[in-house]
Amino acid sequence: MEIKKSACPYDCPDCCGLVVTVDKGKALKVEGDTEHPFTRGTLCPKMAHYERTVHSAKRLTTPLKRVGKKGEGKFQPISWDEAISEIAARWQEIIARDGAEAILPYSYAGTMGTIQYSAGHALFYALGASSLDRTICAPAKGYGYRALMGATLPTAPQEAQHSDLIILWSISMLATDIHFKHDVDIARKNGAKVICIDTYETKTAQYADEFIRVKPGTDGALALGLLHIIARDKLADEDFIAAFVQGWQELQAEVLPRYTPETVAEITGVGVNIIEAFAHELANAKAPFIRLGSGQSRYGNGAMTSRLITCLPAVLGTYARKGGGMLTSSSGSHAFDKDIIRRPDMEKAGVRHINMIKLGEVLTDKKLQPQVKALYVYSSNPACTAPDQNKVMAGLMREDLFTVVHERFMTDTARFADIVLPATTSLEHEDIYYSYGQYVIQRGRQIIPPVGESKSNWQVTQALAKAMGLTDDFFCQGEIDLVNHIMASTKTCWPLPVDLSKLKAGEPVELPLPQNYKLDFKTPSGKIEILNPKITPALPDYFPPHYASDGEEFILINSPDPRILDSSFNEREELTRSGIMVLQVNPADAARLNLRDGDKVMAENTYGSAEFSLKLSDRVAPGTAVSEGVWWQEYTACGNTNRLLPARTTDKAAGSTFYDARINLHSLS
Ligand SMILES: Nc1nc2c(c(=O)[nH]1)N[C@H]1C(S)=C(S)[C@@H](COP(=O)(O)OP(=O)(O)OC[C@H]3O[C@@H](n4cnc5c(=O)[nH]c(N)nc54)[C@H](O)[C@@H]3O)O[C@H]1N2
Ligand SMILES: Nc1nc2c(c(=O)[nH]1)N[C@H]1C(S)=C(S)[C@@H](COP(=O)(O)OP(=O)(O)OC[C@H]3O[C@@H](n4cnc5c(=O)[nH]c(N)nc54)[C@H](O)[C@@H]3O)O[C@H]1N2
Ligand SMILES: [Mo]
Repeated sequence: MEIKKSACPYDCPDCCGLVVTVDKGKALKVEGDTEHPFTRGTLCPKMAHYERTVHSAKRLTTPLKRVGKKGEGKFQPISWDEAISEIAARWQEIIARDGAEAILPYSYAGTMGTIQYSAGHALFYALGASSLDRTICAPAKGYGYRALMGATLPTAPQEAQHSDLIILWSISMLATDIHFKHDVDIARKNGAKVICIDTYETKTAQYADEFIRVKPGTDGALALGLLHIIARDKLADEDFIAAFVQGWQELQAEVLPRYTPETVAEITGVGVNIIEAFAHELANAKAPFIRLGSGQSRYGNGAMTSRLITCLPAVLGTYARKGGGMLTSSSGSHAFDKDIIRRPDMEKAGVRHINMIKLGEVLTDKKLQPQVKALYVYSSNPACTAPDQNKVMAGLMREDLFTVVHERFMTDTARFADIVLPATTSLEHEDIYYSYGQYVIQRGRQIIPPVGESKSNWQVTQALAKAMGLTDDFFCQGEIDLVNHIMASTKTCWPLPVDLSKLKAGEPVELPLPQNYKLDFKTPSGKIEILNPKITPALPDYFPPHYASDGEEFILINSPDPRILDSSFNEREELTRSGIMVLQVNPADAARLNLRDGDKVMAENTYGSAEFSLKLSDRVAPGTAVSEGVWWQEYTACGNTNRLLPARTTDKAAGSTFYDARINLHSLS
């Protein structure tokens, strides 16, 4: 029996340290690494039994070729050689007839490993395929933060231990960032207050000392109301502003007068007294710490909302105080030179870009020139997770679309493939990980042999590159070579020396932070840019989300479920067994519509419909309906919440707007 360290590969801000017990090529047990500086020995219920995913009886073990109708789920095993030659032959044919842009790669963060995440980029660039804009998560949040802060490092989570007021702003901490609770608990023991801002009373809201409920998509107005009061009552940190902030005067003159507490209460549904008290609490705290989640950014106004919230720590001068600051999402992403694997230089000039959110529209658009004729999906499950699901499914049904899916499980997307290729899990390949919610990086070694005939994303890229006649030396490198290049790049990418020997040995390594990193504003002016002349509008201002012009009755709130992660972990029946397609509404709304707890209901809007089991709950405000989780379609009656969610994009960065839709409800019981 051997004990090996690894890192959690999933798309989560925590990026846990794992300790894996291995025997005879099998992972027997997975535990938290007590030496990990952020995750400190605990795991979520999903990863606490990662071995059940790795050795699941549902793992795909050989390449498969479709023998039934599209989507019917009938396949026959074929060899890797047959699979690769067939894919190459079909692609060559499509390139000759329609041009290389008729091929579309589609991938996301099924694994966050630096190598495997981006393993296919160079292959598709070299072929001249359509390029994919990977916008499905929260690019609008990054845009809003960068508008003021540029490439400034976000505040480390452990800093919150020294805060006296922690704001959990649109973050489902007890589902999506559970290890941050450790830091919040330490602050709390020292007397800190915790405020949660969300659209319904989540478990995180119940954990907090105070819960502020906002109307979905209106947090930008709330931030403006707080800034209005801070200006009116002269609560800003003027010394900090004079030294480090540009545009506060202009914001006060041109924008804030319109956002009186009364106006803001009207827009946000938060009472005037609460807004007043919250503004004073923020301003009077010694060191407020904001942990900003992604929820608020998944609306038509999402980039602007994130930009407005980012103004608050700036005018309060919290970055100058121990315990103060703001943590968004880009912490560890500066650690490596990711272009070593991404190779943007290999992309052909002028090649067509396709926004992944628009997959349904793109696959069903007959006028598109050239039409997409080949789809290659890896590390993602768009039939389940992409918006506009009716169109995505119609696209995947096309007989003239040649679809290849590289997967660990027979997902909703794999079911529609012409060829399915079996993928390794993180314990079966080499990689290196950084986190988007803390500053620890870690190498993940291959610690068990591949299950069945599965291959890693990089290995499949190499096989396809060879079959397509690509001879660039880049494709000849082994996974370990790539990991070595990436590790060495910390020397130029990170401002302080990183312990490479520890990193090479597979130990979690905390990136050392420069002493003044919180005040090192990496913007063109060197200041925090509330006024940013490079973007339009130069000053932030509020405008309503998309749903404001929709006609249906309820605002649909769609939130993460602690049992799964996007559609990952749906293979684990012990996690997905009970109560999944549930819709929570306020009892008053249910009474008005004559609906009872447990009723089967149909939710509908102009984009589609989905069936839920109704749950009445006071935790949900009247006029809103809450569904948690992104479930495999086999567990649903007629598709999941993405049947109801349009592919509208955010104001900037063309990001997803998963939380910005309305629905009507009627009973099926
Ligand atoms: N267990 C679990 N963990 C996950 C995931 C999962 O599905 N399950 N998903 C992973 C992924 S891909 C990501 S991107 C992260 C995301 O993790 P988070 O940053 O936590 O973001 P969200 O999941 O978007 O939503 C967070 C909270 O925002 C709330 N919210 C929605 N709209 C608004 C609004 O207008 N205002 C406010 N104030 N709050 C709002 C939601 O109700 C939710 O409670 O989590 C990752 N971790
Ligand atoms: N309705 C609704 N939809 C949402 C969201 C929401 O809140 N509501 N959240 C959105 C967000 S934030 C995100 S980030 C997206 C994520 O959406 P997706 O990118 O589709 O992510 P997952 O559903 O986790 O699917 C990842 C797949 O990759 C596979 N995989 C894992 N490791 C590997 C590997 O090494 N190689 C290969 N080839 N495959 C691998 C897994 O088996 C899994 O099926 O979903 C979005 N969709
Ligand atoms: Mo995400």
